[in-house]
Amino acid sequence: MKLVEREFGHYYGEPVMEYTLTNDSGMSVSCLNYGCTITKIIVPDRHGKFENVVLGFDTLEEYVDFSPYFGSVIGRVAGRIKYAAFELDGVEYKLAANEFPNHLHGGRKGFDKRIWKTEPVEQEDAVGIRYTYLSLDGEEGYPGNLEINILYLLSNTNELNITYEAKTDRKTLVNLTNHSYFNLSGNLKRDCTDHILQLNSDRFLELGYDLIPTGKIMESKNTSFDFNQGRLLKSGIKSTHSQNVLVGNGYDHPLLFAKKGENTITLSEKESGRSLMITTDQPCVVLYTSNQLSGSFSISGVPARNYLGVCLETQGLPDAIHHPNFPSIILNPEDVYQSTTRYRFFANTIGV
Ligand code: FUC
Repeated sequence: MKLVEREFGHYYGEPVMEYTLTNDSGMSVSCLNYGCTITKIIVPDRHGKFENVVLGFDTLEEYVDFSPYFGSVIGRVAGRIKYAAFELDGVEYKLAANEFPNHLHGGRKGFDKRIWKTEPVEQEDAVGIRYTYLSLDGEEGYPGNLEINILYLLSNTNELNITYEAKTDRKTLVNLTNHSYFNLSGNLKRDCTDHILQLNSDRFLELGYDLIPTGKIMESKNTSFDFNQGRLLKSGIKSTHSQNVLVGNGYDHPLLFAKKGENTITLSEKESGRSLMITTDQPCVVLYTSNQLSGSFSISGVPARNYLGVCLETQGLPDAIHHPNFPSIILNPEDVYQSTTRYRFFANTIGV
């Protein structure tokens, strides 16, 4: 196991470092102290060829100028909060309306744009980075000083384990996730439309025109949202289902897991033979097929285009504070927010 560090750039005078964690079988994960951003995940395909399977930039300037949250941690609250406001114990809080009139992914300067304190973690069969950040009372409009502690740990079984912990001194909202865009073809050779997604979920949240849940819970059976038996992402990208069309032809939806506790999501790409198995304790995953990725920038030499990556954002339900029927994302001072998501990569060697 190995951990190397290099300077990646400067952000308002502060050095931005990139840490590369490498395990004994050669898999590596690179990440920054800026936004806990995962810049690269390098894993073998069915022939043992090591390639990058996430979208990322080569320079900090590109992250600052163009990044649609590539690989970063999202907080305090992932997703959108309608009208950038909420009420807690009779007090109205106004948040940054960075997707006017709504709040998106923690605000103008969310956790993805903060410099985190880091500490190397070296264990017998794992290597990692511990991130800490103190989000002050009033930051982006949220109440309470929030202390966040995140651990990225890479094991010898090709598993990246992300553990989140947060404590507050006043009642506040917390819903954290990682916003990596996966592309298992390796080095962006193909897009995500031929990736197959499997998870046990029978329901998803209906979205309004502003991409915020309406509150209505939809049944997935016999629709492009049924992933129980595995489904090609392109079936939803090409679907005429009004919910697929609404989000720009694809998915940008919270899929609700069928059971409580731990759930598993499997993403695979046939040609490379690579698969990613995600295990989470969160109640939903927001599936986003990068329907709005096209733009005037390149991603490691590949011009940005829609469907180049797929985000699987394990988290609590978006805009939960406005829906009493959604599980609460309120954190009380006497409690600790805790959540874990594990990402295990493997390659299918059948057919070699
Ligand atoms: C995802 C989506 C959004 C947005 C953003 C970049 O989480 O839910 O619609 O486009 O990321």
